[in-house]
Amino acid sequence: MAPRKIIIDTDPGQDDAVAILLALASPEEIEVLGITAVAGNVPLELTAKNARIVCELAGKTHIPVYAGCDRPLKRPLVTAEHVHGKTGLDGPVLPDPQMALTDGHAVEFIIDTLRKNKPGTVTLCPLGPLTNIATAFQKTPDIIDRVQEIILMGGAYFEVGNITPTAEFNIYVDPEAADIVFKSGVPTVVMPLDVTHKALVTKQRNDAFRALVTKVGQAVAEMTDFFERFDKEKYGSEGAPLHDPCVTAYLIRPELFSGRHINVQIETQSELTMGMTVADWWGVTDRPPNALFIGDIDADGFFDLLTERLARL
Ligand SMILES: [Ca+2]
Repeated sequence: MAPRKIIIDTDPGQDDAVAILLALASPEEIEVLGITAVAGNVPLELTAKNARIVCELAGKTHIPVYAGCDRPLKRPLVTAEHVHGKTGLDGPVLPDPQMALTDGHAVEFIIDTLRKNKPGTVTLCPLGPLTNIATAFQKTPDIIDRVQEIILMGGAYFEVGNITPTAEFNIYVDPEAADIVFKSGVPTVVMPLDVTHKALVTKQRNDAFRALVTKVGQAVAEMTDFFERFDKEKYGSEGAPLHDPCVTAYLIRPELFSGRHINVQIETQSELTMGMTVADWWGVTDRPPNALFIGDIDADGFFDLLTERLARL
């Protein structure tokens, strides 16, 4: 089978970085057409820089990286330096990127790519707030039907919130954008906190990255070490969740994941529960399913895959 063509829309972020590295290490299954940066974990200037740092770390400097929207559709930007550090990629010491951003806006790249490729052959992989994707859909609704699938990290149901008591960060930052995406009709797979909180970087798994004895293995071990300090304090778990790589792992080994086709709606009105993913997990409404909401993961299989693939870089 030909590799899936994808656009990674991202706000790196240490876990975004690992998701990108996994995709770049897996050319049999994944063809990365481009990386589009969005404001999220840290401001746009840094996410656009971090995306290039990650491409250079992987030795894949031919991948075009575009800068996109620098703020949510209707709200001031909320960032997460308290989780990711000042740079967004705190942990390893990595050189400033030599590769330049590609000219043009990320939203235009998304639009052009979907128009240029045959309908149903390009998958969007959002790993941050959905501002770039929603802006492209609003600007040119004709591209919506051309998207093969959206596989995104965002939302939560049983695990409720990580930035407010009811909202997951990516959805909370731009709930209006998420609302547009979830109402778009594009086949959508959601990796919520319910699954990412089962993808924990235990000491043993962190050691496996370090034991690769490569630049990439060392950097990933140091990134997940950094993450861990915050998350252990917060969740008291045995390791930090590795959110975004669930998206790219799903492209390679979908059988590692299971979930339910359900209806998911986004709260955009209530200040109390803003950005909540209202997921009809128990099917208590007759609202039609609009997403495959993942609930479980074979965590050992996931980390084996990650370690095996990162070893190639
Ligand atoms: Ca992210």
